[in-house]
Amino acid sequence: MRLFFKVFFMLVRGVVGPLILLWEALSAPKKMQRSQEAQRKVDLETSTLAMYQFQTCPFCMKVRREMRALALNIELRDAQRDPTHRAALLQGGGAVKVPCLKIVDEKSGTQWLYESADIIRYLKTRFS
Ligand SMILES: N[C@@H](CCC(=O)N[C@@H](CS)C(=O)NCC(=O)O)C(=O)O
Repeated sequence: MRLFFKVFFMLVRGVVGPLILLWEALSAPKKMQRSQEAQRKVDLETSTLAMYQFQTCPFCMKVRREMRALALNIELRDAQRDPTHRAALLQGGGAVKVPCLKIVDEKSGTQWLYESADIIRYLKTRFS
């Protein structure tokens, strides 16, 4: 019975995952346009951010869409397949739950921001 469920969920994941990725590609929002100088400044700021994610997690997709809309080049770290990123997320943030935005700030230190709605609010407030 356990094997049945294991195979069943593997099949579901094998179908749903690619569909999520296809939907993301087909419904990608238009990227915000900035001057070269403004984009360079934003790129510098986003170089201190990293998003821990699973490729086919719908909440992560929601955040990736917003990142695209705001033209944010934030490093994506796969916490599902990469054991190093998974361990870093667990150790730093306290849970292997995605999406999670790692925010490094020289003055206030490192913050691990969970919850897609909170991450989107943070990105919009800071970059839109
Ligand atoms: N309310 C959360 C839901 C996030 C969520 O459920 N993520 C799943 C992946 S799709 C996860 O990390 N599951 C692992 C766990 O909860 O341990 C959000 O909007 O970010």
